[in-house]
Amino acid sequence: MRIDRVLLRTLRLRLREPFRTSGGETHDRTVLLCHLEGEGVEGLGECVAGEAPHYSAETVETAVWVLERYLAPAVLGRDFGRAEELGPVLARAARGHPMAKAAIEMAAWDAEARSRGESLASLLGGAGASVPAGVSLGIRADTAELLDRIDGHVAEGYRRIKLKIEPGRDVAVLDAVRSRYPDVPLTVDANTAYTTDDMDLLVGMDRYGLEYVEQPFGADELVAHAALGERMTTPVCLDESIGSPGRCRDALALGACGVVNIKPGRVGGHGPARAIHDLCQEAGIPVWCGGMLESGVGRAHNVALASLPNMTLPGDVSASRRYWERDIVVPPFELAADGTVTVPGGPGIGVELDEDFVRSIEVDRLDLH
Ligand code: OSB
Ligand code: MG
Repeated sequence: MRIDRVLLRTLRLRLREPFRTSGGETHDRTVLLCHLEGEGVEGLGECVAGEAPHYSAETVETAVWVLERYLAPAVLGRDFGRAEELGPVLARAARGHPMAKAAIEMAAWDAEARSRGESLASLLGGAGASVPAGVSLGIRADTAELLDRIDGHVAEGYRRIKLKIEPGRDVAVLDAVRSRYPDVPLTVDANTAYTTDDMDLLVGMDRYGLEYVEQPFGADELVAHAALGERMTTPVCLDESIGSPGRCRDALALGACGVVNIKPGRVGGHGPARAIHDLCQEAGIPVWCGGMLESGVGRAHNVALASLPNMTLPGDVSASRRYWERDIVVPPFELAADGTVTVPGGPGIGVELDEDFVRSIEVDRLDLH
């Protein structure tokens, strides 16, 4: 496929309720869609960068800037046999900016799958018609309110509950949740909020029977995570630390994690995400697909990736209604009674944009050709 057009559309989509992590709070999601077109083929991707540089250095604005100046020019007018060939071209065009690169790279995977009349899940090597879903809950000042939310999500059938934590909002919250739900599959995610001074507190979380503790320390701190893993029986899960297949190899060599959260946006797209999946599989490390409060477009990509064979743990691939009053795709994603989300079987990502709604919430567009 020769890429003739890169269309970037910025949308503003309000979350049903604000989502707070140890890094900051999100009320409205700025959704950046990336359409690729060429030779009668189309592909659609979503950039998962945040509104503010709280999860990583990237933001929607840095993504638009690098896409316009460096990434789109590197792929426009070029012919690609396979979506996998974009990764090296984008790597030469700019250092870093994995979320911006992933928006183009993932759109190319959708385009390739559509042009073959195949689902993206099948093109990626996925199997299985559905994937187990968990739900990630933001930090709340009011524990009673959090317990209410958990009640609702457990009743809906979610397969595990993930709690965002930070120093001061951790063990007391876990005490409250565990006394109400002694057995529910439970995890915590610190988004790098702790330091090695907090080792004893973290090791003490073994008493809650968590599935894993996600990213307690800084993204660069592989050795500290390995040391924590030595002291805890609960597995350490890495998210922010795993920026590339190479970094994943290092983490595995150091014994820094027992579980890995794979987000295609964080690592530059489906190609590197799949490489990380395979490295972990060879090492006997289970993985799951994380989320970045995506609209239905990014969600469709994540659900396809989550169908790979070593994605054995429930992912943050929750139903559309957990985030939005109205999603931008049809059909929206729903949670089945058994706590799974169906992997779309149609060509490419297998969902279509609700174009009227998208137009009504579009705040900017950039047409590059
Ligand atoms: O660390 O997994 C994370 C949302 C924004 C930024 C980082 C994270 C998250 C989530 C939400 O946990 C997962 C979801 O999309 O449901
Ligand atoms: Mg995380």
